[in-house]
Amino acid sequence: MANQLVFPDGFKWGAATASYQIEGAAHADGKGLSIWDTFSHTPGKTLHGDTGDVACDHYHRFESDVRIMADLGLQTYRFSISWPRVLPDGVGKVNEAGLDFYRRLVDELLANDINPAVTLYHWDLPQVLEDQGGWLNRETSSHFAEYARVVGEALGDRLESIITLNEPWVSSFIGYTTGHHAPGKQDLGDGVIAAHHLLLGHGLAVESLRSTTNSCDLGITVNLSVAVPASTSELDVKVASRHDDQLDRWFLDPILKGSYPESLLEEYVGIVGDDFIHADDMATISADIDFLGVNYYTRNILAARDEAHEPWTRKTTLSEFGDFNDVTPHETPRTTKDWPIDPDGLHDLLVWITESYGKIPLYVTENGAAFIDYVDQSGAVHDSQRVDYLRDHFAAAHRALASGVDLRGYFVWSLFDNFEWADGYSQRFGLVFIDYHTQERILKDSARWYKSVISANGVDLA
Ligand code: IFM
Repeated sequence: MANQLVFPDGFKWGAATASYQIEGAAHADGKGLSIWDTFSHTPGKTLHGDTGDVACDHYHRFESDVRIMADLGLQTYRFSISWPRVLPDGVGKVNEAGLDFYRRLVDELLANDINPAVTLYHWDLPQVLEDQGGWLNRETSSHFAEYARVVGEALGDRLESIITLNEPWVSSFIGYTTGHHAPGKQDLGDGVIAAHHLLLGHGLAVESLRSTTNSCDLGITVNLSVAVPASTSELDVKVASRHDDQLDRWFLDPILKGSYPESLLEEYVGIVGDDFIHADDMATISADIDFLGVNYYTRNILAARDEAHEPWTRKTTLSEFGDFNDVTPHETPRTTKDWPIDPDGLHDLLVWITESYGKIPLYVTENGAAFIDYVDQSGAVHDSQRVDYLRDHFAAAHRALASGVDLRGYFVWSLFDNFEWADGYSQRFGLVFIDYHTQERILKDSARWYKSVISANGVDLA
């Protein structure tokens, strides 16, 4: 059919979530505190003081939640493990009750023919490790590898894949430089060091997982976006490229090439020195991986900062990392996160990764959008904007396949509405609406539409 985009046989359709965003049960069964428990309970850090104490109460409702996944026909489900639920002290004694939760979740998924894809670190560092310096402390990388081994031994043979880290750019530069996320530090040099130790932790975890499990694929997930320069002027082109160095190459180069991008390295070493990079680190970080996970939401048009316009030009979080501002036109449709909607950006990104780093197997491990969703009088959630967003991004992924990208699967963010970090519960990303008062789950129109995409292994553009 001319209007049907069919995906390759074996293409995997899934949805993603993260522990702190959905589990709740913040103190259940011996769980230790994470930096997000601390941060969200610190006045002024999250919108309305929202916390993940209860969230979607998934910890107590996982069986019925898996039934929802099965009803949608999900082939794979990406979730993260809470490190302090498994190791309340960050290291040492395993909390078997916490690990059992994930054993039961994996059992339930497999019983429903859903392949589990596990993320080891989606930002909820044990608070005890933060008290010892967190990701600024090199030992945290080794502790992370030890935690990876515990999970690998317990679950590895039943998982489809293990993703070591989710979005190390966010954990480092938003957690340690802008301070918008836990642990809320505000220093550029701290962000640089935290990023290095996260990457080192990734490499060490890959090593320890290779020796504990040989049946599941190993990878890492990074949040990426290739900026569009506002003009062909040398300055605009330069700041857009500098943006890509900071967001993309700072992580992809070490992982896939074993080095940091030269010019930014020089700049950062000028700030923090180079002691934090030890002799074998780059070899460790560039350990072979089986796939790269890509999280894509938006792309920005960037212009060099112009002092005359500076007070009035739109800044983004990214503006804190370079001399640029976002000049995406006002009329560009945006999500409620204020992120410009740009499906072509996904196509261009996937092609750019393949051209720059070779034909590595890729998964879109997150893509989705927050909009204003509500339950109407008939009990339905008509989220046509999300259907449009996903359709356009799936079509962009299909074009990337046609351009030669080795894209293996796609995880929608998110299965459920959930705790959106500093934005609390104000941003609804889910295919499934959560009534936070009753914990009722209501399938949005996008969930039913996604079910039809999965069952056809294709997207109807009509
Ligand atoms: O909710 C987050 C997720 O935890 C990580 N990637 C981006 C999502 C939307 O902001």
